[in-house]
Amino acid sequence: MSSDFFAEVRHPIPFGGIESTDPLSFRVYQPDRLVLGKRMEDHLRVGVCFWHSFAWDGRDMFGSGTLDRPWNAGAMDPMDGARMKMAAAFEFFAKLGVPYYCFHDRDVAPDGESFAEFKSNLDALVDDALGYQERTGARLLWGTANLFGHPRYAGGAATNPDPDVFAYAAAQVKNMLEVTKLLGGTNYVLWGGREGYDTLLNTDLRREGKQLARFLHLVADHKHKIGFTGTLLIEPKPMEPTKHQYDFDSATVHGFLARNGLDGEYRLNIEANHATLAGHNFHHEVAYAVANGMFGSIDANRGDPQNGWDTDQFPNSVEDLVMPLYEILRYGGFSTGGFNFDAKLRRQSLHRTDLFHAHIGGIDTLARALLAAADLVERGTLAAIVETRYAGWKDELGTGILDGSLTLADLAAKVESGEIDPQPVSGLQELLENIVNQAIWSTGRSAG
Ligand code: XLS
Ligand code: NI
Ligand code: NI
Repeated sequence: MSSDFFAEVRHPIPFGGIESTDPLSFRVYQPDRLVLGKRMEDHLRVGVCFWHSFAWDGRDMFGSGTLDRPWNAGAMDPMDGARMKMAAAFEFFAKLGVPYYCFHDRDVAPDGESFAEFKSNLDALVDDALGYQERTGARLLWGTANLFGHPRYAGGAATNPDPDVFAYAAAQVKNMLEVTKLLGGTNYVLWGGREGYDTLLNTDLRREGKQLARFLHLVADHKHKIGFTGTLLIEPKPMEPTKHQYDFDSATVHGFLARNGLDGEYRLNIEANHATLAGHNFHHEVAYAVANGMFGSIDANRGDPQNGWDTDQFPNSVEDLVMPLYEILRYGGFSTGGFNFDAKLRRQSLHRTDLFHAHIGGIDTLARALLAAADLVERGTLAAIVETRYAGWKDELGTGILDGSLTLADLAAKVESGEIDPQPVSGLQELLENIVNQAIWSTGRSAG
């Protein structure tokens, strides 16, 4: 089925340069532009997410859908609606010209009356998706299962007090893992959904932790069994929809995985806005993942500094993205991961082209931040300052402490004899902040 849902948009969105007056053009993003020897498209690996962009019609808890998504209007046969939605989605991916997309099982397939019916709906639509992938070149960044929308999951999926629900979630993930493999997905994501609690009064924390670990083991086992070679990703989030989500932040998830012998099996899918909700910033979450070998992929949406919830807005601040990108570049870039937006339009963004403006702006912002981050890597000033700051750890004393050859008493003796008498040194924070701003400002001049 071909689609002209976005008929006003030509194919594909062109690069117009920084001075372009065409709102439907990229100002900075040039897929083939080389940055540190690698194509921009290969650095950013941008993905569009199905759920907010196509499955969601703008409804919130105070009002019904506002967006023009005819397949959600209820009047259509569910499978016809699903097909129309998929056609519009692939039309959008192709016109935007990005390499990837991602989806939850329930985003594309109608629920049906039973699991078996849902499965056959999904199979039919996955077949269609294979055809679209072939024709448009769009690839699957990741698949995931929606284990939070249906009322059965109100008390969690893997952490539900009812093992029947655990089993149901297992069936859904097994199926979606296989679908992801079939579609050539490069990752599989588990976002905690309702794995958490609303009150401790009815919650057995220890038991739920064991259940979650078992679930993650089962998923990893099945991945190996079917020979899926993509990366399993966990997406931390501290709260919402539950009051407390178990996958609170990167460090919490890492600790949980390590305690349960799972840290070799999973990597992190870090969401900018979730970092903010956890009381960190995006840079922190990425830096933690990189420092601990847990970095996987990114959901790039931002929050609103005035709101303490997951507003899922498209990125539009270069400042917020430069340092996360710097960390990613120094890590060697993405392997299987990429940047998906996991972002939604505002409820008043009613034009079909608003979805293009949102993605174009987000992608240009990422591209612009990439140039600044690459500049920081090339200059090497930040890295050199950090290197110098820790230089002492390479000397005899530092290496002796770390390799265990010096005892507490040995160290005390050196201090008591006056051999060691440390002097405070500057942390150079303001200088470092200026270096980052300089990279943003100077790359701005040449970005056209
Ligand atoms: C919700 C999450 C969700 C995941 C995918 O806050 O961000 O959208 O990315 O299940
Ligand atoms: Ni997300
Ligand atoms: Ni989110």
